[in-house]
Amino acid sequence: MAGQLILRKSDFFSGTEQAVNVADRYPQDVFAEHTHEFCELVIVWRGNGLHILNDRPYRITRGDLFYIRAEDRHSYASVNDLVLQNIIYCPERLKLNLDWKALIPGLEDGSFQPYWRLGTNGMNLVRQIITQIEQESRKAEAFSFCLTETLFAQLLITLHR
Ligand code: RM4
Ligand code: NI
Repeated sequence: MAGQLILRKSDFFSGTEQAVNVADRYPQDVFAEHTHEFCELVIVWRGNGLHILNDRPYRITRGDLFYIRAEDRHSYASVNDLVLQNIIYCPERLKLNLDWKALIPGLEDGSFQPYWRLGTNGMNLVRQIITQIEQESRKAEAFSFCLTETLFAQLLITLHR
């Protein structure tokens, strides 16, 4: 599509090695249609809004979870006190020897379900892990990237269950 907005890795990750980062949207404002050079996992914490993913509208609210591939087009067309977090990641930068394709819906070609709904229990579990990812991803200590990646795997496994 002409004039399509593409969000760049260099604007959302520190350096060329960081594989996982968290982008808080407190709040998420109305945001134009875009694709990315990275993938993202969106978790809605509060409020509601209209999320359009590849031309399909979703009314979103607390507990909603989306697996967005880099090439997916999406926008936030209307928002009402919408609060969410994007766990953004570059699959090609992941180093741990895990079956990431089995853990990340959409990473493998073929059809998949991008939209999920978390209950209160699931939200509490993942909130703790995401807080740890946020803290660890800001550090520049030995094995920070590795630990961040491990926490990301923990998040994906928790969601997978
Ligand atoms: C934006 C919006 C987009 C996301 C970026 C990182 O505010 O949430 O969907 O790709 O942040
Ligand atoms: Ni996006």
